[in-house]
Amino acid sequence: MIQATDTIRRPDEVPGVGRVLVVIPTYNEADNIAAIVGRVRRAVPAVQILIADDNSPDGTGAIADALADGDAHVQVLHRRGKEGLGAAYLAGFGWARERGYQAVVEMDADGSHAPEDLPALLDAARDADVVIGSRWTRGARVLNWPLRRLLLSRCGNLYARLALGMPVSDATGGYRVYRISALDAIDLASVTSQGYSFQVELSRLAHRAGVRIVEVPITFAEREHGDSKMSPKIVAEALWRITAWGVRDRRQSVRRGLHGTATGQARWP
Ligand SMILES: Nc1nc2c(ncn2[C@@H]2O[C@H](COP(=O)(O)OP(=O)(O)OP(=O)(O)O)[C@@H](O)[C@H]2O)c(=O)[nH]1
Ligand SMILES: [Mg+2]
Repeated sequence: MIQATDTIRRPDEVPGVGRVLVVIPTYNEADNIAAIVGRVRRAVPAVQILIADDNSPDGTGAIADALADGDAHVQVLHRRGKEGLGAAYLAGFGWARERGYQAVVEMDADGSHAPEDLPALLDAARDADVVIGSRWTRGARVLNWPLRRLLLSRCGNLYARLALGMPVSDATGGYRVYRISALDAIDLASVTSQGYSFQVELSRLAHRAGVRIVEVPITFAEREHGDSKMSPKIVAEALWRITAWGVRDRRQSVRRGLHGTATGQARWP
């Protein structure tokens, strides 16, 4: 585990990982953002936080600014308008890379991803390039999700695993640590997903690039405040994209006459 003494020695670095930026994308999270930022700060004081807000009509951006004014560990990226989770994360990754961070964390603002699990994810990142906080490995818990959401997640992940041949139990999960070196090894400029499929697309690219991916069990909880941005459109996007990637990967394997990983090419958007 990460020791308090390590944190004291280098206050802005996570031991064994380096400087870490937690990117929290927000769209209408006024009731959640202050609480999640406070929990992250208490859980891992060494990390920096970037709130990537898509000009939320409910004033999340102004609350984020107030949080940043009162805390040098919090910054805000104001974006023009709602462009989807994927675009907000790509902007956050670029922001981290330009400023010399060694790792980025993806975390939802709605409390589904417990900041109290972050020390375990960062601990795993000492020996990995990508850490996925998984809802579907031994030791994980999913709290207060209705049956239809449980089924959607289980079936979606089963389909992604079979279609894409990835040894990942939660390819749709959005609580992750990426080393910047891992992002450098994959072709981010080719990423086009908006919703859940963004997580699947990055899992696929990381797997194909041959970087070390590990999964850590998390306790995932249904949001208590605000509205989900999940929609049939987002589910449909994930389904058709996974199917298209699966078909493309199989065609490539057949063409090459072998099964295995292909190497990704580094291109940042
Ligand atoms: N910047 C930005 N953030 C977004 C956008 N859409 C969703 N988010 C944020 O992404 C995170 C995940 O969105 P949720 O609405 O919780 O969607 P979800 O977690 O996939 O779905 P639920 O499980 O139903 O909550 C939250 O912090 C949202 O505020 C967007 O278009 N732009
Ligand atoms: Mg959510």
